[in-house]
Amino acid sequence: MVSRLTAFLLPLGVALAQNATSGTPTYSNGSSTVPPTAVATQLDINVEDLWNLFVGPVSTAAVNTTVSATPIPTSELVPPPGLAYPSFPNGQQIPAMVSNSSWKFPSGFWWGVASAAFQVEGAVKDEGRGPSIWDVLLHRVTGFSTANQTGDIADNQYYLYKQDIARIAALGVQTYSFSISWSRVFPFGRGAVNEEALAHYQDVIDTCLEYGVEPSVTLYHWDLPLYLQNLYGGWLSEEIVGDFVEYARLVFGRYGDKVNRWFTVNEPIVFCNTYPLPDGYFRDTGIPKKQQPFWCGHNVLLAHGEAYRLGKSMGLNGTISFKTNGGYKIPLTNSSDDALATQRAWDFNEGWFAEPTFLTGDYPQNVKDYVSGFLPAFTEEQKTMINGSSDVFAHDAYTSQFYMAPDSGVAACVSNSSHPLYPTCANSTYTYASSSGGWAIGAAADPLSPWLHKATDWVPAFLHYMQDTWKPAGGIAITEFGFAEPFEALKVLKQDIVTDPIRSSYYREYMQAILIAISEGVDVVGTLAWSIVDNLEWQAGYQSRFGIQYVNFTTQERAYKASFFEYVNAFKLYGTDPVVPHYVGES
Ligand code: GBH
Repeated sequence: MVSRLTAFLLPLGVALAQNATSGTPTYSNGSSTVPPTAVATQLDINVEDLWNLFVGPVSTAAVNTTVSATPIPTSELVPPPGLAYPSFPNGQQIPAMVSNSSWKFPSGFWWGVASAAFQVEGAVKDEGRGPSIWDVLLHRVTGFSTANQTGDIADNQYYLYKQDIARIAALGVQTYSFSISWSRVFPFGRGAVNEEALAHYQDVIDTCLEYGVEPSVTLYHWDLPLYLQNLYGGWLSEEIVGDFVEYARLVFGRYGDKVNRWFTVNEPIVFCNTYPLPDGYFRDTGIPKKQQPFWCGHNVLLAHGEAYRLGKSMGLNGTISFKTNGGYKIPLTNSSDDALATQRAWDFNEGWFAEPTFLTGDYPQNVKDYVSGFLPAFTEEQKTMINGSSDVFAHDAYTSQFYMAPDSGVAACVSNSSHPLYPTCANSTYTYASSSGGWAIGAAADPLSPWLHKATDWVPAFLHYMQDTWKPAGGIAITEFGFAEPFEALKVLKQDIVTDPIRSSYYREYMQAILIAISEGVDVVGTLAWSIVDNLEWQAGYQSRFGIQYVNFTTQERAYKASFFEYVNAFKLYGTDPVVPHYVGES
């Protein structure tokens, strides 16, 4: 779709910056130092202009129409040896592979696999999609990504979704959680609606239902319509609240009767911290760089809160939740300064969004002390709107880390705004103290995901912490967890790739940890494994892989990894609701 919209304000300096192929932005007066806002004009632009001015040519896949599903060969549905089903080969004994009779996932526990639009869809310019900031970041910003890989084709799930849904249904997966691309639905983020995109997501949802898979939808997983960034600075402007709410209204209205679980925003701790965006490629709002994440957070809380209230007023049956993220935070030593630092780390990460949403409508005191210097305070009305605006505590909990005071101490950092760790003033490490041997907390993931170590032993404590701290009435859902098997992208043979030992043990032990927490009274209500398939791992490109299915990015062939069977096996062993595979063609 190419829809012509008129009278949108476009900073001309930005347009010229994007046209520069050298990587060094130049502006209309030839200087490389004038900020993009220095020259502005009115231009009439259409979607094609947006692509041409800001992104340039994109790659397209060989398959560019929707493909029907074919039955999954039963040979692909054989679990790896070493699981408790089917019966063990003769003579085989599996250490520790017994069922624990005190463990159970309660009836109604929901579980599935997750993805995000920009990471799997590809087809970035097809059927009227407008560009998002990520198209610019990966096409234009030199050095931004590890291997200059883009989302142009990714898993081509925009056309292959029927087969992807059939493949998860064949293993009995109960839920598919995906996100909608805002700039497909509204190519400019606001204004004209793209009906082709709406029809597409309608069919994704209907295909899930046809296969007995519950669709779960996230409205925003980082792919901000580029136009909104250049119009008013994206999440840095309160103008986004109205646009996000209109987007939510449209999507809730179209699919509200078919989706049981809605997520508004994915991990604002992460996407607010992508501000400031790289200089010279986007509109510069003039907001001081260090403050930008917090302006974003302010507007995210308002946009989420209003979308939540709107959804409730529209009578949506399903839950609507906010998605936070972060690892378990363990004080490195029992010093009081490490305890302070650990608390500040919680406050400036999870607490930043969880305390307003679940407890008070406002920030933790440590965050408030900082942001009150520049952010507008929430009004009483806003606090009431934000407080209680999430039905489930939806947390993406991959790992754990140790936290400790900065070398100079917490107090010295808090009173020194030029300290590199300011304002959080907490240091972190994934190794035990050298007095404890300096071991890593657990096995390292791929070097391109250096933040991630297997730390499943801490999951029961983490779940207790979430319940005790934020007291969610609707329980806790682990809405993403997963592991990048080290060096998986270097493996050559498919049988070696799909035999993924660390990821498999991660899933097995993570599920056991959840069962322990449930048996101790923590109200865990659901889990979503990240990810349904290997996909675009943002700046790390296709090199760091989180799929529980392998993808051959040349042929787009998929293959189940052993870890997928481990995950499903947890529900075969401990689920109250039976795991029934739905094979293609079965009624
Ligand atoms: C999830 O975030 C995302 O929702 C998903 O899109 C992504 O594919 C998945 O993780 C796997 O990464 O490199 O030190 O700057 C998980 C939380 C927050 C973890 C940002 C990585 C970067 C840390 N992520 N963090 S660092």
